[in-house]
Amino acid sequence: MGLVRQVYNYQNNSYFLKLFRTAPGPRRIQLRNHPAQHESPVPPTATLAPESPQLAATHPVADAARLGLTSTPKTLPPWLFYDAPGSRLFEQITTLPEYYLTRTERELFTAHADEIFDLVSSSTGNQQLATGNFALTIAELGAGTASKTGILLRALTQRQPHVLYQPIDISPTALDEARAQIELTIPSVTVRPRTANYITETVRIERPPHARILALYIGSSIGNFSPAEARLVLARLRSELAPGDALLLGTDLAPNPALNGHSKSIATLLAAYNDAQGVTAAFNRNILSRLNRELGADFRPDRFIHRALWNPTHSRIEMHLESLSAQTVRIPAANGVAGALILHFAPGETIHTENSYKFTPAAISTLLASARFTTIRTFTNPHNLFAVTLATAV
Ligand code: AVI
Repeated sequence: MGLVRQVYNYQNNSYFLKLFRTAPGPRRIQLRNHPAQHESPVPPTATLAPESPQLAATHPVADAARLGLTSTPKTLPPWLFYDAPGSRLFEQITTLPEYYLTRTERELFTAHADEIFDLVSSSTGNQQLATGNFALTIAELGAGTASKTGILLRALTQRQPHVLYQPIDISPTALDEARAQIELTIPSVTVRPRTANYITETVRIERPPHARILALYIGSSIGNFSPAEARLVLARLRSELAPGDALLLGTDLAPNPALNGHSKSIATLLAAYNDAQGVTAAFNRNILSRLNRELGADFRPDRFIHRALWNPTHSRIEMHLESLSAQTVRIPAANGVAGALILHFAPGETIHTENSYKFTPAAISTLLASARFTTIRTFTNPHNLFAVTLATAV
């Protein structure tokens, strides 16, 4: 006897069907379609309390926790970081002295905004198009509060009387904030926000008559996807664009010892994910507090250490939470009506919470080409900390 339940896999955004046994008594469960983030086999350490033979209600956070924490090794998807306290902690991270990413990208926008729009105009032929109000419209994936975008919008308003800005984000509150801030400070910009999950769905971008689109995907957000997922996100965006539309992509750069002092060190990179004030550690641990708040779990976040490590094989920073001791955690609401999820942690066992991929300029162009974009120019700072790449849709 068993029951079939539809389970959502947040790592690859797909549903799959799983047969659950309904025999009474504690048992081990195995979930399929969950890509492991590590290769080393670890004995399964999750059991479920007896379940009632009913369909469990599905809930995104519960599904993600169950799926990730019953995997071997244990994982949690990084989108779980961004509840209200996590989003506040991330905002704090972006202002830390060690977190060079946000600061450097802002500097690159300030230094190169005019050149970027010159290149966009010449590559899209926009100077001949500008008969209507909106010669170029800007659409931004994962805009959040759009704190850096004002630099680009301001520069564009010097070239055309009105700018239509279309921020796209899953968070309506972040979009409200973006709209209020931009409409207040740059009155010639019309903000038309769209609440949508650009990761799981193709989001329509509005194209005013005769206008070209400049899509922004900045902040190194692309780095939190696996290479295959990153391709998919860009290909989905590309399907909304026409040849001649443009994309501005922000990516963090990989350390490159061959650049003889003109590249960041691995120590600089590690410090960005392991800051002295412990904000990144709090951000990482908040994922456990969120499961406590939303699923009634009894994680003790202080019993987990924040670990950030550089994985040169995959060119990525990995964030983990390492159990300080042998411990058991109960998550009452991780399994719908089917009973609490009981997790066992060995001392030193980790939950893998995030990958943050770092690129070479060549890898950026290869990724863009795989989604039918051609690189026009990559802007970097003298120390090659971060890159902003302008590409056109082909
Ligand atoms: C959102 N994302 C680009 C950040 C990054 O650097 O990968 C998330 C982050 N994780 C730890 N610190 C910041």
